[in-house]
Amino acid sequence: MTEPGVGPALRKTVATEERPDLLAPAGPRAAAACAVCVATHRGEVPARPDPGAAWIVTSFELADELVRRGVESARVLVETDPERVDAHRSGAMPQSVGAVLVPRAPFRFPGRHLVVVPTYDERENLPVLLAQIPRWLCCDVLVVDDGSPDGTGEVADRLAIVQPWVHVMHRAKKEGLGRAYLAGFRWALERGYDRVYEMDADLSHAPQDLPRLAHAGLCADLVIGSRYVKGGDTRGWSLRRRMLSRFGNLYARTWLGSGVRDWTAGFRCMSTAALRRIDLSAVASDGYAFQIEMTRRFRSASCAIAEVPVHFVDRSAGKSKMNASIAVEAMRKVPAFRRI
Ligand SMILES: Nc1nc2c(ncn2[C@@H]2O[C@H](COP(=O)(O)OP(=O)(O)O)[C@@H](O)[C@H]2O)c(=O)[nH]1
Ligand SMILES: [Mg+2]
Repeated sequence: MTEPGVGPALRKTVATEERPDLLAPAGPRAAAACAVCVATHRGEVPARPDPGAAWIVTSFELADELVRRGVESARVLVETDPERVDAHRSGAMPQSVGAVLVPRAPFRFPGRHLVVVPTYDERENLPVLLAQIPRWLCCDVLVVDDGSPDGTGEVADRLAIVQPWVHVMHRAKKEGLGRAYLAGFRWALERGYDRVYEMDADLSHAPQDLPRLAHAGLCADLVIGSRYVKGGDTRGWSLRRRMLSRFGNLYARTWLGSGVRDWTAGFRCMSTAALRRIDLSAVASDGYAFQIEMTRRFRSASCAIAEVPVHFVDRSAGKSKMNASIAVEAMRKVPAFRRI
């Protein structure tokens, strides 16, 4: 029997396996019900979708399309069970106004996936992030802490005791985002993971977007959670910060090519097979320059690169470690990346 609207690739890659041990209780929900819209093929995605509705779709392609057309990814649920799709269509499964739509079980994709989260003074944010990730994606998490003075490392250790999928790497001193990620990548390569993600600890990157990145990763070596493709954006940043990010990307595109829109994004999914083709020992930059250099190295290794739209939301707790020297490093180094 064929399942309406569910492609064979999706049936194969997304299992409905439950991990109730990992499912954190859903947050408080608004009581009022909202309209539930269902899309099982492109023809059912309107040009101007109702952004206030809850959207049930049967593929990640349709979810991406809705996000490109202005719908929040938190309001889009990929549902592969035809009976549940029918129940949504008939109104038997009402959704609440503004609530995040959480899958019945986290999505599982082929291979072993590791989300690397670098931390420096993120003790408030980390527990929230680690409660969210397993609601969306079957994966392990590696926290790479550079001896945070606020005790983030100890918070991570305590979480790792009760959650066996959480791993912690302690590094003696703050050496910057680039060094932390490189250490995390090597850790992943040594342990045979198939996919590695970059994700900030400060909740600027939405856990509900992880499955969209993983899905795009079925056909790409590097997937960038992009703020600068249609449907992506940044929220809550000062004008100065927005200008810096825009200028950094324009600068990178001018020197290195416009094929990639968001060179500096820190929300990514990479195949470890591709990472193995890159000489990580030659990567010497940090911050913005690190992201640009890694992207350039993926391109030079003829890797397939995809961008999926995401909303980047400024942190509400803790402080950014971004500083002027990170921007200056990028300005100085980018021209030389042409030779990579
Ligand atoms: N391990 C480690 N993590 C860092 C370092 N600097 C920043 N981070 C983490 O990298 C992520 C992004 O940093 P953030 O300050 O939010 O940068 P912004 O989003 O560009 O303002 C956060 O999870 C930080 O805690 C560092 O030197 N070492
Ligand atoms: Mg941040």
